[in-house]
This record gives sequence, structure tokens and C-alpha cells, in this order.
Amino acid sequence: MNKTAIRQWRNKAESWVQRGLDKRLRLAVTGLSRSGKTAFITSLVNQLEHAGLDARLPHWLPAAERRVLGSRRVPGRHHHVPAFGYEAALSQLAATPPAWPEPTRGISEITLAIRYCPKNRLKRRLQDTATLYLELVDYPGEWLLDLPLLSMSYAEWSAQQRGLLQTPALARLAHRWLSAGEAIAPDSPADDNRLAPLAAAYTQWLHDIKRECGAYLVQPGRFILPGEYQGAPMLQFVPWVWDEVPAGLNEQHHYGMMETRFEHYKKHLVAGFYRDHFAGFDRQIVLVDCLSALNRGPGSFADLGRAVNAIVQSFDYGKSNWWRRLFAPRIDKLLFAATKADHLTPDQHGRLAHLLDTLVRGGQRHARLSGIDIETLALASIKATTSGEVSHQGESIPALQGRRLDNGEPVTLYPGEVPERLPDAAFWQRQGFDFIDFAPPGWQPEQPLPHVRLDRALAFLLGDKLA
Ligand SMILES: Nc1nc2c(ncn2[C@@H]2O[C@H](COP(=O)(O)OP(=O)(O)OP(=O)(O)O)[C@@H](O)[C@H]2O)c(=O)[nH]1
Ligand SMILES: [Mg+2]
Repeated sequence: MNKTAIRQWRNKAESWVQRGLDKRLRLAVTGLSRSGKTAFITSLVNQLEHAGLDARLPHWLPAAERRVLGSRRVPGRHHHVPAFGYEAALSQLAATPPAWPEPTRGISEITLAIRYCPKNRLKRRLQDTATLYLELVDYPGEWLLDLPLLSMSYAEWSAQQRGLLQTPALARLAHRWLSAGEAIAPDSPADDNRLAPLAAAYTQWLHDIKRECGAYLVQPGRFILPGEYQGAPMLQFVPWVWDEVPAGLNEQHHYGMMETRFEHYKKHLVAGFYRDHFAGFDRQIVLVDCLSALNRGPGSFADLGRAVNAIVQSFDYGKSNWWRRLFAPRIDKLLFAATKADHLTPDQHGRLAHLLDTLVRGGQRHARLSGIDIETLALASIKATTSGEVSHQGESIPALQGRRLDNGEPVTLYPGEVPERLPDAAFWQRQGFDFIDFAPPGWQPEQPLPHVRLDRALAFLLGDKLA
């Protein structure tokens, strides 16, 4: 073998070894609207870009052991998934005055190459450094709320929605779509000119109950967040909550057409999401904004509990054969994180995590999620306050300082106590919550973003992958 051939052979062997050491991890980030997904991914990418330099990640061992050499963004493998708007989010945070990133509507992703020194001796002997390709996927938690639809017929779903209308606060806002639907006979010829405005009025109701009643558990989830399917006929149906339906109807009739669309919705959007995206996730973080729900009151908080419970069902495939057969999910670690913990003084963070844990467990849940490693914690992706103590009537009490989002004015406040368990009636009478929204922190783009416990999240989600 001449020298060139030897060199070529050695390069090839090294790249084989390298490929053997390099890993990929697809980490999905979800949560209901405004739960803090964009802030979380932005801060996570930012911390990782600063890892090995000046990031503060003491609880993430690979960083504490100085084995993380650096991270950079690289093009993703999934060309059909829109790119996560990292640069746009950073420039909003760096603006004067700083602004929170814009709301997002659908799925997006960003890939990082994290270079590190393996700890494992065998790996080390083979190669000094290895790379973890971390794919972060942002998608709306509302899409997970649709899972129960897969096992329901149109008639069953309609009956369930009719049940919802027993709640006066929800029924009060339903007038427009209820009266539009009343005028349509189930066996009259299907007409898009009538179904489209009916579905639009129903969709508006879903938005209204979210806004006015603080509802979280709204179905179908894609009506609220249609992504690229805005205006598709598949999204133009409503539950049939009116007269008895005569037998023998088909797609030529209004009822039959809506039934067909419901089935399309299930097949293409609900099952399609689980098959094309969910089945490819290795790990998952679910973000939950418990504080906004506490702020809105008992009805809203109870609905958040129901929504979290519905979300948990997507990970409850440990014992379900049909679920495994259909989608072959492979998520092995699941982190529930209560976001925006910087709205509380640090002594309350443990209580917030505990409260979320109670919502997630909703009875016996953990036992049923066998096979998945689950953890719950409280974090702030982008810390907008500083905590300290103020003296009040001769006593020193914990307090927060930040700037109000509405007018940018500095404030010092004691936000109060978070219930450690599900709040009871006495709690709501004793104490209302009044969290204000904080403006993002003043931040120099060359510095890492300030955070609370993002390193703990990294330790749980990535710790073993950088061994
Ligand atoms: N104080 C504080 N506020 C936060 C934090 N994270 C998010 N927020 C607030 O919550 C809002 C929503 O955060 P996003 O990250 O946009 O939430 P999202 O889940 O991506 O929302 P959608 O894209 O609308 O689904 C922000 O505009 C901030 O007001 C945090 O760590 N601290
Ligand atoms: Mg977002």
C-alpha cells in the first residue's frame, strides 16, 4: 500500500469511528399556546452556544466537567419542516426596549452540533471528541389534545361536545354557531357555502372560550392552530348537536359530509401528526404555564388540569398495543416543566414544581407511564426578574424586581404563595393571584441569556447522551 492509500484508508477508518461515536437526538418541545416554547428553545440554543465558554450551567455535568467544547447551528435533515426562528427571537430580545419573541403557530425545528469530549474510556481511546446532533422540534401542545378523537366516531364526538354545552359559560358564547347550525337540516344537500361559515363560527367560539373562559382543553386542536391547513375543507365541520339524524345519510348530505370530514381530519391530521412527527421523537419536554391559569381563577385552572391530563395520554403507550403498533413511539424520557418561575421568589419554586407534578399525576398516572423516565421541575427560560429581600414592618420578606411589560416601569413586589397541591375552594377565597407580565431582561447579545434551572432540564434530557 502506498502512502496515499494508507492515508485514505486511515481517514476512512477515522470517519467510521467518528460516525460510530456521533449521535443524534430528536428532542421535542411542546406546550399549549403561550406556555413558553419559543423562549425555551431560544434560551436552550443560546446556552448551548455559550457552553464551553461563559454559560452558567453548573448542574449539567458535562458542562461542569468542561467536556462540552462548543455548539453550532447546522442545517437540519428534515427539509419539509420550517426552520425555528432563532435569529428573529434573539434580535427581539436584544432590541431597545427588549421585546419577547413573536407567537408562533405550527411546527418548526433547529439542529445543533454539540462537540464534546467523551467520558467513557473506551470511546475516549478511539477518539478525543464526539458530536451530538441535537434536533429541537417546537410544536403546539394543542395538537396532542386531539388524540382521544382517534378512538371516537363522529356521533360520539358530537355527543361529547353537546355535553360541553351544559356549562352555561361555554353555552353563552355559542349562540352564533348554534343558530347557524339549527338552520341546516342534516339530510339537506351538502353545500360548502353553508358549511364554511358554520365552521368559521364554531372556530370563533373555540377562540372565544379560550380567551373569555380561560379554556385550555379545546378540540379539534387544529381549528385553533391550523398551521398550513388553514381553509382546508378537512377543517370545515362542526359537532352535530341538533335534531335526531335520520338513518342512511351519505356525503351528499350535510351530516354525512361533516362525518366524512371528521374522519379525514382524524386520518390525515391527527394520525398523520403521530405517524410523521411524534413517532420520530426520542425525548420530550412539555411546558406548562401554571401561573397564568392560577391568575385566571378556579375554572381555568381546573381546565388546565384536564388539558395536562389529555396531553399525558399521548405518552401512555407503555401498555397499549394498538398505540405501539400504529405509531411505534420511542420516547424514553419525558420532562414536565412549569415555566416562568421567575414570576415567583425562589422559595416558591419547589411548590410550583410540586403543583405541576400533582396535575401530571392526576391520580395514578406515573404508574401507568411505565417505560418512560419522567421528571417535573420549575424553570424560567429567560429570567426577567431579580430576587432579593425587602423589609416590611420590621420583617425581611423575599421580593422580586423587574419591569412591567405594559409600561416598562420598574416594580418591586412579593407575588405571593403558590399552592403546593390542587387549590381548594378555601384557597381561592383566601388568595387570588395577580401576576403581572414582566418585560424581558436587559441583555447584551454577546452574553448568555439569564435563566433559572435550564441546566437541570439539560441534565435530565441530555445528561446520558454526552457520556
Ligand atoms: N418572565 C418570563 N416570561 C416568560 C418566560 N418565557 C415566556 N414568557 C412569557 O410568555 C410569553 C409566551 O412565551 P413564548 O415562548 O412565545 O410561548 P409559546 O409557547 O412559544 O407561545 P405560542 O408560540 O403562542 O404557542 C412571552 O411572550 C413572555 O411574556 C420566562 O422564562 N420568564
Ligand atoms: Mg412559540
